[in-house]
Amino acid sequence: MDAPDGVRRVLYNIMAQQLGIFEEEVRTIARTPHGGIVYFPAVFEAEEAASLFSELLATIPWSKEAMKMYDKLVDVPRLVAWYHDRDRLPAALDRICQRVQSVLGRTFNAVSLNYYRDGTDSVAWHSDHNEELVEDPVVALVSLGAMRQMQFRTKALPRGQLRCDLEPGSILAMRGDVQSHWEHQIPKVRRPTSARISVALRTKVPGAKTERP
Ligand SMILES: O=C(O)CCC(=O)C(=O)O
Repeated sequence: MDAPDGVRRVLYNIMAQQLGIFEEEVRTIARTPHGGIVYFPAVFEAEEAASLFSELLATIPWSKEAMKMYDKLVDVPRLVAWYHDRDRLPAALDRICQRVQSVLGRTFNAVSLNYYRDGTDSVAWHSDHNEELVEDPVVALVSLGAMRQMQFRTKALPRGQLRCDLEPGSILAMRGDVQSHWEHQIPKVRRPTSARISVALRTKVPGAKTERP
């Protein structure tokens, strides 16, 4: 993550060959003063991504959540799950975590999952909370199932906007101070859209208290 683009691409392609990943272009989506957003396509090859999707769908204890909006409780428009102890990760999640660690050269100890049942499920504009994460954190998002678009907007006005199609088998990595400068969302889509699962990997400091990302 810290190497210049050219070096990183070469290293990624060597790693990709070793891991049997198809050679695809690693793309820097945005740079920030102390970090950036990088997209790694096809880290998991199509068949493997499809089988990980089916396994997670069938084995993860998905929860429905509600959130307070003004004075009302409303359903969170997706299903969710969390893991905070690496030792207890189900096999499919452990495989995903190992692969992401080897591609990004980071160690993760907190995993959260989102299950978007169809195009009406979404996540609204937000930035992640960095307080419980290690210094210079990486938040890695693995996409499985249907392709959905992630949109980014700057916190600073006038807002800059970017978008990235998150293909199955890809990793989107947000490093360093990205959360201080950018918000992101997965908007609802009108066209018929099948299910998508995202796996978010983070590195929390020892003793981090909250259960949620
Ligand atoms: O589903 C995704 O890829 C995005 C999830 C997300 O924004 C989050 O977990 O904070």
